[in-house]
Amino acid sequence: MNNTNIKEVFARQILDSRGNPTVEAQVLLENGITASAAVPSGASTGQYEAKELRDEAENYNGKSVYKAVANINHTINQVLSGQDIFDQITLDRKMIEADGTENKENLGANAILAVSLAAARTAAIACGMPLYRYLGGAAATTMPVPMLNVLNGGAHANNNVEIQEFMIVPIGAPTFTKAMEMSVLVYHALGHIIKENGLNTTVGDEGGFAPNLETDEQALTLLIRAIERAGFEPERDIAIALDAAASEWKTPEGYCQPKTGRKYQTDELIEYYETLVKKYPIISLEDPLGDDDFKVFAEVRKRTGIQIVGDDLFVTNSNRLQQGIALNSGNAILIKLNQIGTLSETLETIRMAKNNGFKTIISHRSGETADAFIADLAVAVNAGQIKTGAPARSERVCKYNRLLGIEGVIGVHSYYPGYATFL
Ligand code: 2PG
Ligand code: MG
Repeated sequence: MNNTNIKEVFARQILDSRGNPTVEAQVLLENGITASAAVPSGASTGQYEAKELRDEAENYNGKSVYKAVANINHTINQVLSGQDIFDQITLDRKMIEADGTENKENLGANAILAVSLAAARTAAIACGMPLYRYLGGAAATTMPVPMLNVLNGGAHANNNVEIQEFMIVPIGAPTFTKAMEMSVLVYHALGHIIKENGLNTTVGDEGGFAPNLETDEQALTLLIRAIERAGFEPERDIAIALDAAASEWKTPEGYCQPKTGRKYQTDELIEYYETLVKKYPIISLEDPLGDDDFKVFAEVRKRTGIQIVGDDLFVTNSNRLQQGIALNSGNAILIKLNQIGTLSETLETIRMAKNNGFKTIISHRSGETADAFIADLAVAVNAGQIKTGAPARSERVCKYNRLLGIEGVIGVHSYYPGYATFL
């Protein structure tokens, strides 16, 4: 029996890395082939993201997702039963139509995305291909440069650090495998240095250390020392990337960092970034401003000259990216499947970014599961960059491990761009 039409779609509630409920969907074909996918969840979510449906009832303090699960078991199952598993765009369109809203609030982006990803995975199995090969074809050969969030602040950590993510970027490595080895050495060196300084070595939501520091700038000096202690040269071997997640600081009067109460006007904030970029080997800065600041993003790019990434600004939405392209709002986009809610819309946004010279960074969320779909996606679309946390906590490491496996298989035919992906 080789009928590859969908027989049934069903779902269950599982837990994410913070212990919050999330959706896992499963697709079953007429020929018995089946696969599942689970969706992640953010903490510093952008106001323009697609809607993550939560029950807001008494279970799990309002965070249960039984409605989203029921929407899969009933509406989505009805709409997709009998459909061709290889027609991803039609599957996604049918769910978008059944939802009927701009931001997927009826069925829930968490419900729709879980099915969208499970369908792609099932299709890959049905044609006997690894997921990255099914999605990307023979052209999928670029290993992403990882950005590893080794020091957590902002909404991801219970410390006094305001910048959300301090990442190391192994741009000088020859391969992804070597890049991971270098990054692990730096991560461990950082742990030792933090301990020697009498600071706390507990970790935040994305596996990075989360000590209390005198200033955010101290985090950068700690990173530099860790890179050197591990035997590498800052900038040449390993550079630094930041995610300010500054939409979390935005107030009607300007910017106020919530933990320390420090206030900035837009120009002061840009000057602060300029100072940091001059002093430290920072090659990428994400969400330096609020999520409506299309014009000022262009200013930050001009004044710092480094990669400026829109996350909350674009929310993986092609309409918002189009505005950003028109206004020169940075030169890179963070790609999070659950910000938009289907695989095919995500692929469309990636295509638009590439066609317009924007860099693409495939990203995890701060609340994750063991699902490593984004690792395959990063290779499939030759994204060039991925960020998926520290080399710690299994929900982060499983993505890196999947990439180690892919590089192992592609072997000599793979390409690790290193610094070239930032040019
Ligand atoms: C971000 C993400 C992932 P969250 O801001 O880039 O690191 O955080 O999932 O909490 O939105
Ligand atoms: Mg971000």
